[in-house]
Amino acid sequence: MALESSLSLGMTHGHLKCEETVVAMGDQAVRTLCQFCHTNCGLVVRKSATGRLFIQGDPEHPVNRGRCCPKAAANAEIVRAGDRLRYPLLKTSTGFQRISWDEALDIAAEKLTEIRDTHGPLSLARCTGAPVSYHARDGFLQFMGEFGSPNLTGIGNICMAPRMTAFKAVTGGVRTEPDYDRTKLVIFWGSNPVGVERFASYAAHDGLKTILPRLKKRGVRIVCIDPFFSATVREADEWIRINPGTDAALGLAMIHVIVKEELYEKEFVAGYSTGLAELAGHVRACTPEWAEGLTGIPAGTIESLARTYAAAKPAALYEGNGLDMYVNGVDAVRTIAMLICLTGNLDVPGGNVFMPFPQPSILPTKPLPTRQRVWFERFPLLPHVPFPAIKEALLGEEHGRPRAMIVHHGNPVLVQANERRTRMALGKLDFLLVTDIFPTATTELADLVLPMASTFESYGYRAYSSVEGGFVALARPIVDPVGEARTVFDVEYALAKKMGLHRDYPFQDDRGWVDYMVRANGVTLQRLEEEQIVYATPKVRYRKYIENGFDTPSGKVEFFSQWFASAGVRPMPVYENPAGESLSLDIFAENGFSLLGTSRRPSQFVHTKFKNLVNIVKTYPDPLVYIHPGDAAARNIGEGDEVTVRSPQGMISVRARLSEQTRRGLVWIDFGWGNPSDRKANINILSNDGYFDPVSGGTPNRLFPCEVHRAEQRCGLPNAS
Ligand SMILES: Nc1nc2c(c(=O)[nH]1)N[C@H]1C(S)=C(S)[C@@H](COP(=O)(O)OP(=O)(O)OC[C@H]3O[C@@H](n4cnc5c(=O)[nH]c(N)nc54)[C@H](O)[C@@H]3O)O[C@H]1N2
Ligand SMILES: Nc1nc2c(c(=O)[nH]1)N[C@H]1C(S)=C(S)[C@@H](COP(=O)(O)OP(=O)(O)OC[C@H]3O[C@@H](n4cnc5c(=O)[nH]c(N)nc54)[C@H](O)[C@@H]3O)O[C@H]1N2
Ligand code: SF4
Ligand SMILES: [Mo]
Repeated sequence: MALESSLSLGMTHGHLKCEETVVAMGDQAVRTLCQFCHTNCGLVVRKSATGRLFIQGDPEHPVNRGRCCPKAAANAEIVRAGDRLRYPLLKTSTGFQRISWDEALDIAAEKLTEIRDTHGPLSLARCTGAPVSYHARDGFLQFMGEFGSPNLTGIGNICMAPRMTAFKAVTGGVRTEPDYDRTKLVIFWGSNPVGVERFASYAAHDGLKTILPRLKKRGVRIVCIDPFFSATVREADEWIRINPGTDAALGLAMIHVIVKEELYEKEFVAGYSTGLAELAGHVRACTPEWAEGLTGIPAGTIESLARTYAAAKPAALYEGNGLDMYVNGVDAVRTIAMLICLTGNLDVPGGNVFMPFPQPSILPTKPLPTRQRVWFERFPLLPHVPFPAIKEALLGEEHGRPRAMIVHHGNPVLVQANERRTRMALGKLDFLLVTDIFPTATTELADLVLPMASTFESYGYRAYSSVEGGFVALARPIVDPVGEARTVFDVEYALAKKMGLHRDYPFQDDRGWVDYMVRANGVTLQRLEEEQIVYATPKVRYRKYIENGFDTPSGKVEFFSQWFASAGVRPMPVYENPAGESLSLDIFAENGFSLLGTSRRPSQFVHTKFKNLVNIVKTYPDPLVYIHPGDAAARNIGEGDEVTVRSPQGMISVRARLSEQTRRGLVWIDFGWGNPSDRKANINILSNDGYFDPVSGGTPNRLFPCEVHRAEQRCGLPNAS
């Protein structure tokens, strides 16, 4: 394979538009996957004799059909980036020192064994980031089983867990997906699929870029419920401009209208649901007028939205991450799941469907002592420990708190609310092991840093749902790992072996892991290598509930959740202050915070990745605060000015973007900076971790009081960024 030093980034037209690429190279084409984001587009990578990589969308991959987004080209830049982690690094009194793998694994084995001997097997936590690759999802999972610790944590509390828990309570299934090609109305609710190239939880058949054109060609009405004029709002027929975090009020009021006017689907509700009478009583006071005062949406608009949605038959709804990062995200999504069910749109053609999906093999192979995990009593409904529970247990030095943590493929220091307290919490650990491909704000805190092979340097796979059937696709290595980087599964197995925990491992390296994981579907690595994409389930079937019922305690859709009630959680959704703290104007005025702050996701990047890659950074160099021109004028702020944004938690410096995409009183701040390679403002310095969703642990990363000043006006203050 080509030497890393001879690699250079193959880009077309000098810009990152790989869908326009016409590749003349031809010697060696490898089909693989982009694992930058969860969409996991298929790629064809060609390598020239000099080692240059040319990247195109895979024309045969059902998700992208030959197209890909500008970020795909950066996969090559990751491989050759100068600041890649190349060797294991040990923290010493004089800074990080390069050590050998043998030494690194000896140190990790020794430390973890000592901690387990002293504090027992529950003393280890694993913290992972978004499962954009299954390396992230699965790395060190078997190890946790062998070690005997159920303390799995990560980003779930602010991504997906609120949505999945809500759907599970109402429907028994964790996620439905829109059946775009058979629907008459689409509602994008707290999602921005155009901005993030993601139209459903995993995949949409026949090319994500063609979904909107297909909908528009059929004359399907598109409604977007969003506080901001997002890239998806731009494509919509109707924009419902909602105040951030107030979706539960909108949902309850829509239920109110549908129940009061008897617009619900009577046959489905009578035959397949329970709790309508309780729900009807529960929403009686939730009138559109009540919701108007909270959501900022006129009562008449709420009424007509409820009527339009109930009448469309079928209508599909795609709810997104815009609902997760508040303290009432679970209840907001419960109202949405209920609306899908009430209107008879659940699992019907053109509605919200449980799409066929190839389930993976079981990991860890050993059952975890779930009930012994940190704060199980407070969060019994989740499949994991929400990060705030681990954080508070550490900060409170609680008995039974974790003593060691493996952070794998995640950057908790920057992504969880209140960076200062996250740092303090991680500082309480006796041993912090971090795996990554680049130095990050989290690797800086580590005792031991292990350099990982990137996705272009290892095997991987992805499972996708689609109407045509669930399928799996293979990610193949394109080049050798840089420096001494290794794949997580080699490293995990080697560490388990050093500790004598390896005997029942179902894999020893990345190839073995892929082979094990896909076998649950009767697929093998060999078959994937031959065919690249293998359909592993039959095509979609609708109304599966007629045969199977629903996986809830009653076997029916539950408007009154027995699952929640049995755990002592309120069985029906309510509206609550989405930030936890009072956001009343009086309190603002008293404390000098006259604005609300929320979080923006620049589509050029995925989270905190990869502000060190010059070809991406040049397309969007700095984090910005989007402020309404009226608010800017009142503060003497001009376009591009350096400003400080202050919240009760801290202060950051960013540049101002004057924009009518937001309204007066609400500023929109870019998320994803703060690693050592950029040293720019992390919005989560401002967000509050003092409150969390009682079911999911979701924190209000998207809502906090703040104030913006021109930088020179506050030059006497320290710069927290
Ligand atoms: N304020 C605010 N906070 C947010 C969000 C927001 O919108 N606003 N978004 C939230 C959401 S939805 C999510 S999902 C989380 C994201 O949280 P994370 O997933 O923790 O964030 P990433 O920046 O994606 O961090 C992934 C890390 O994995 C590393 N990495 C990349 N490839 C590999 C690899 O192959 N192996 C290993 N070991 N490491 C690798 C990257 O260098 C990076 O440091 O953030 C959440 N936090
Ligand atoms: N380019 C790129 N792609 C990505 C990612 C990335 O960072 N960059 N991240 C990946 C990850 S981990 C995730 S979770 C997905 C997220 O993808 P989506 O689920 O589509 O979520 P967001 O992109 O955060 O968009 C959410 C929308 O909700 C709006 N919103 C914010 N608050 C509220 C609210 O209170 N109510 C309502 N109704 N709307 C609100 C926001 O303005 C935004 O337009 O994207 C994935 N894909
Ligand atoms: S949409 Fe996501 S997976 Fe597809 S090319 Fe872009 S970054 Fe890669
Ligand atoms: Mo996410």
